[in-house]
Amino acid sequence: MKEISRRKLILGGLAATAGVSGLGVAARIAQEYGLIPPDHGGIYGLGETLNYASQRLLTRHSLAREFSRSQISKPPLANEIAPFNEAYKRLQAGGFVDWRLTVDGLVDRPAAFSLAQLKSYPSRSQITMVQCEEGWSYIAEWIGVPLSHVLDLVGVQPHARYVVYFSIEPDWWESIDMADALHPQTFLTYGMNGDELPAGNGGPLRMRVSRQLGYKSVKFITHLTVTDNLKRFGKGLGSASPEGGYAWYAGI
Ligand SMILES: Nc1nc2c(c(=O)[nH]1)N[C@H]1C(S)=C(S)[C@@H](COP(=O)(O)O)O[C@H]1N2
Ligand SMILES: [Mo]
Repeated sequence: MKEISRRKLILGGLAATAGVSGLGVAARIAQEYGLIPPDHGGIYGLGETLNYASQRLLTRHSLAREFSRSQISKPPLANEIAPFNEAYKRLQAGGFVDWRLTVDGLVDRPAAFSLAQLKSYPSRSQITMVQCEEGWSYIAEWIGVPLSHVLDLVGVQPHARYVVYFSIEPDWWESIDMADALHPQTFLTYGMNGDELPAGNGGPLRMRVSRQLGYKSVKFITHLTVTDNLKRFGKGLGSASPEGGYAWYAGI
């Protein structure tokens, strides 16, 4: 009850000030509640802040839509680009037995997980849509371990705010806040449509962030780090996407 009325109050404040006194005041309220996204400094900064802040307050606990098995898209799918770098090919040639997900940062027990280890944890699946910012989409069953399970294993420290994750493909890295990191539909996926996750769709390991656009679902994940400060990464905007002109927060 208390939580709901507090959210109502903040939202009311955001909406009213956006209408009456402009976005600047709304942004100040968002800041007061820690709802400023890392890419707020761009041209669309105020819009990004309002979008992120209002989404967080309204939909923090909501689920991305799930579909039925009959709605799974038939191949060929639109993107399906496999990485071509040498590091990937070497691991692929070895059947990915040497693939590791290293986890560090604000955690009590930094670790390196093999695929076999990740597969030994409780497996979950979801049938959700990957939506590209360019307009196309597809529906697939995603099989993996919830990111929250792995974060529990390493022991996330209380002041953690974001999870930053990196692909074996250079320049592909993203981050999400703890609300999305701990969300039940945020998975480290290793399977798709009842099978292994194909290389073209991010195998052997892909971050699946179902409440945001496709680009947040980074393929070929090898490393993730927990932080309270995104300024230290890249150009300090939170991920690769705002460096290329896309929003850090891409809620759908
Ligand atoms: N490593 C890596 N991850 C990536 C991409 C990529 O090119 N490389 N493309 C992103 C974009 S823009 C989208 S829309 C989805 C596409 O997913 P798909 O390849 O399974 O179709 O993957 C995302 N993750
Ligand atoms: Mo995309």
